[in-house]
Amino acid sequence: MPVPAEDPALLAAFEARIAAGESIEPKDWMPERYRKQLTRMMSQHAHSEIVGMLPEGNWITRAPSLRRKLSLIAKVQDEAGHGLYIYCGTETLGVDRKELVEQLIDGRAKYSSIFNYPTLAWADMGVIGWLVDGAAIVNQTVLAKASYGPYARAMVRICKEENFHKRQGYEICTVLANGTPAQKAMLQDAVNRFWWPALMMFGPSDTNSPNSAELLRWRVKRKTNDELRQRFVNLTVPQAIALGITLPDPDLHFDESTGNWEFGEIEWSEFHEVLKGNGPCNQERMAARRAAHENGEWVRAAASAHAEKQRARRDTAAA
Ligand code: BYC
Repeated sequence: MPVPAEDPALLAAFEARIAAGESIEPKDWMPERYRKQLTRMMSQHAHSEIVGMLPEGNWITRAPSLRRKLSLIAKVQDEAGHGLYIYCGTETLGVDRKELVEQLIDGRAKYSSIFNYPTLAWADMGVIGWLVDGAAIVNQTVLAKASYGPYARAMVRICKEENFHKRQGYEICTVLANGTPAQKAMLQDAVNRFWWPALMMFGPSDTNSPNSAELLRWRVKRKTNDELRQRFVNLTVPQAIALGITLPDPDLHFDESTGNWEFGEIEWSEFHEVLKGNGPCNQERMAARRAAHENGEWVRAAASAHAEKQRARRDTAAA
């Protein structure tokens, strides 16, 4: 659908505010395209938090101790909270959460590619906390400076919680890395499976990222996909070395001249297949999400009936 032309004076004033580092708030004027881009990105982010509960939720009943079970339950519950903050943030742009959830359920909206991979062993819980939450922190620390106030503020709180998630994950990894040969092998296998998908979380390379230019211009994104991916690799390689495990990339090497850990070519065909719905768990994740939505229908009906009753009571009292 063509986006209506904006009033040039309003657009110039908006861009001047962005350039001055001001925060854009819900009632401020904004170009329709800015609203659309934010809605797309924030709703995808919210859906990722909710679908992201599934791979780890899968291991709650099989956690190896009560302590591990408690921290895993807390982490999964935090992800639900993150989804809710971001859905609320998206509502400030004038979109109803119901509409966004429908878009996810009928396959029009995306969620992060990473959650279409299976969690096959307990070590995956450590590796998800370390790599997946670790990648999310790198991305979201920068989003905490995004130009849209409600999104930026949600990121500050989310990043604090993600830090706990990363630490609990890395701690699981350290225990396995120092455990029996079977535990170490389980950890290595999980790292082998999650390393490349974690790098894909940052999105396509800069030359193939259609949304980046606009998002960078309006300071929703403050760094490019490739810049954040490189930062994640630079931070993570020393952590892998400390664990005594290898990363599954024969081309990985430190380049003195750039100060970067240079990595091999990402298998972009795999990324695009996952986005098209052909990843190992896309169908399973969407089936679980649809079932949860259908099973929750009575809760939504009861909540709106209650709200309706309260409203009627207030109206009677006021009359
Ligand atoms: N997966 O132009 P581009 C978590 C899509 S959850 C799927 O570069 P953009 C956690 C992209 O949407 C945290 N799709 O896009 C939860 C676009 O398609 P559309 C998840 C992807 O927006 C539970 C197309 O590819 N974090 O932490 O400039 C347990 C072209 O891309 C992906 C966020 O959601 C992908 N990986 O940049 C544990 C962060 N990458 O929409 C942990 C917020 C790209 O035009 N989002 N696409 O049809 C972002 O920072 C940005 O949206 C992205 C993509 C960097 C992901």
